[in-house]
Amino acid sequence: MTSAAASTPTSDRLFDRAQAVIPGGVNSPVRAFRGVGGTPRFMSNGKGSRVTDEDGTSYLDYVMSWGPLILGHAHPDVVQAAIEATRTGSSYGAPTRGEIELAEEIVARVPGVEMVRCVSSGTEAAMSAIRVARGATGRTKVIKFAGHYHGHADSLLVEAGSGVATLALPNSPGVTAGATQDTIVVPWNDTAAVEAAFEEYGDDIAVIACEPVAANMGLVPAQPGLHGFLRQISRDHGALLLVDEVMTGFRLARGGATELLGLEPDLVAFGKVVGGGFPLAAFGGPREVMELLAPVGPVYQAGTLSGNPVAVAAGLTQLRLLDEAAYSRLDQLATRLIDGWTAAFAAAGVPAVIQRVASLFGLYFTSSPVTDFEGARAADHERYAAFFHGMLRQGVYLPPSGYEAMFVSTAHSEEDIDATIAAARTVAATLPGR
Ligand code: HOZ
Repeated sequence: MTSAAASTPTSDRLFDRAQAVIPGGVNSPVRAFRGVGGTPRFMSNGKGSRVTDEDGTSYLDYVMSWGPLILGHAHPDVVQAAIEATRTGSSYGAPTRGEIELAEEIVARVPGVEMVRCVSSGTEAAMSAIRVARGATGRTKVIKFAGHYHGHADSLLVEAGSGVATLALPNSPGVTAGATQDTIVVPWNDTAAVEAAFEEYGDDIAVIACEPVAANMGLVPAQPGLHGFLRQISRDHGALLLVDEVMTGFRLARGGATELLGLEPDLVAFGKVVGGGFPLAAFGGPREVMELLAPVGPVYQAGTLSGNPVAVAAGLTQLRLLDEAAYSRLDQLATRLIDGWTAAFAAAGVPAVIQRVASLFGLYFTSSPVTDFEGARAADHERYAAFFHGMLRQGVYLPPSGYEAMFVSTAHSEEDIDATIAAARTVAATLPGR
């Protein structure tokens, strides 16, 4: 692989211009490169496994729009579906056939999900699911796990992962104490802390919210037995269980983590892959819970662009292409990359841990497994930044934060993966402070 251009005059210029009119020059904080330093690359196009920036430099992409592009950039069928849907009408604010087909596809894939409501972002999906859970139980409190990210709704923006962790913001100004007073934060993989929360607040707890695999602080799997424990303790106390599959849904398996890990949630939130690269998300669950939503039930939730036909067409097309062969291909690619990187770091004497579930993985510069947010924070994020920039110079675009997961797509080839391993070998040998 040839080295990417070190000079980024066009991205530099665009970043200056952007900062004059967009806070931090970006529309979502992680993109600003604050976690790694330097100038964010302004992208001009993507094709398959590659993105190209405004300076004309092409990169092998392991961000893939933070997960949605599981078939790669600009998959021809997804593009075609979006074009056709746009031609016939981009939005009606009225129901369409495609929404039923998408809901049917999700119901067919995800065990326990009988009904689905579409929204436009993962934030809305998680926020709305929490509202339903509160409506269903008549209770107020939510248990969430430190380092899990459920979007930026006020009540969930406490000890959150992703951009909040990248910028080291414990909590956000503008989120009132009132908005978070019903949020109980416990460490991930800590069953005793969950038990203690139920002992203290049992009758007030409406829902446990979790990512099935924590994927906004690198990648931290649930310890064996954790999910069964969460299911049981919530049931015992009359609380619901919300599994936030925004990162994992339709990526880990046909039916997401719910299928792969045999989960039995009351509510599931979806985002990213479900929209095929367009602003679409959803939440679902059993009929008795979902029919609490207006207009059947009293829990209000709405959106002008909810179930947008263009996003629905793209998402549905992508989902229909995700068969068993696609998932085993993703797993093979991830295995090849992780094995190669592990060998590269070992050869360079760099302590590194790569954690994965199916094709989703996270890289930590540390010597022992990471099981919670503290562990993710304790990893060497300066070394991650050095690795990130080294890889960028080698033409590989990784998440600009050590708190984010990495993504392969079915468009990545073995040659892409081998080139990425070779790049890591080169970069690992130059990392400071080995
Ligand atoms: N919170 C997203 C990743 N977990 C990043 C969103 C973005 O910057 O596009």
